[in-house]
Amino acid sequence: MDYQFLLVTKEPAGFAVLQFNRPDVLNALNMRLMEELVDALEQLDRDDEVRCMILTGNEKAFAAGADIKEMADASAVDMLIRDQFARWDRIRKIKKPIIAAVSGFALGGGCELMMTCDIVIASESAKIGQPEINIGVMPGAGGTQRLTRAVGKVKAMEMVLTGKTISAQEGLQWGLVNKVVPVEYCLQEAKDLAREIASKPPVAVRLAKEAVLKSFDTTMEGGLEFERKNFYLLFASDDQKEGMEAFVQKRKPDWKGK
Ligand code: DAK
Repeated sequence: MDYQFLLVTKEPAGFAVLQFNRPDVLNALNMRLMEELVDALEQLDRDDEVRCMILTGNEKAFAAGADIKEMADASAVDMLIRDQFARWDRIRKIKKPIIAAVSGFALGGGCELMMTCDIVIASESAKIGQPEINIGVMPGAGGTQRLTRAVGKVKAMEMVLTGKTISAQEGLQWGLVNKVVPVEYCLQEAKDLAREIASKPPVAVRLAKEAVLKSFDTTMEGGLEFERKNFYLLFASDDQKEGMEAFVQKRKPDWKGK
């Protein structure tokens, strides 16, 4: 697939950067961009040279939401037939960690995409929000669910019902953001983190991500059982033997990803 709105760069340190490239419209997420994003993420998820992905935009915008102009005239049936949820569900199923490097606007679908990522590095310029209420709709790609789980009911209500945006610092205090850095360091910070994750044993990273995500849709008991099984499963990996042997022998482990 030739990408029109997405720039993909693979770095030798074992991670890839996916940059939204619709600067004229603040990286509004049209259907084509979403299709490209899902295609790229799925390919990278299968690529042994890549162990972590970074999603980013530019200094002005991570993404200012779904493309309003593309949705404005749609009927409910058009929306149903477009079935955009299917694409968002496929992002949710990506097995490798995804880091969001967010500067500028992360609004509506942009905020929802950010929250679908596993780790968020935000620059001081980030403006985060769910402003759909201002255009007569409401969040449609997880905004009422992921936001509420991250920040709690009353803050989610305030954001969703007023459409107000919050700063990166508020995002940090509220648990939406891992770290806030000056805008010029945002991508570098995400890359440093990606490099670190890429240096870890890939099977353990994959099963650990899967177990953390499981906590969102299961009971504590079900989640603990799931965690335990993934933990046992890692004892079938060469990397578990290597990691523990290396510890005992006081040397650096050499991960095989098996
Ligand atoms: N869609 C389309 N174009 C957009 C856009 C958007 N979301 N946001 C900005 N643009 C365009 C503007 O129209 C303008 O284009 P031109 O007029 O130059 O052609 C250009 O980007 C620059 O924007 P502004 O001139 O407005 O720039 P300002 O700095 O003055 O304002 C702003 C920046 C971010 C405050 C403002 O642009 C704004 O309010 N944008 C809309 C933000 C918004 O309401 N976002 C939520 C959209 S609804 C779903 C999945 C996801 C979704 C729904 C369903 N399924 C899975 C079913 C998500 C829905 C949404 O995100």
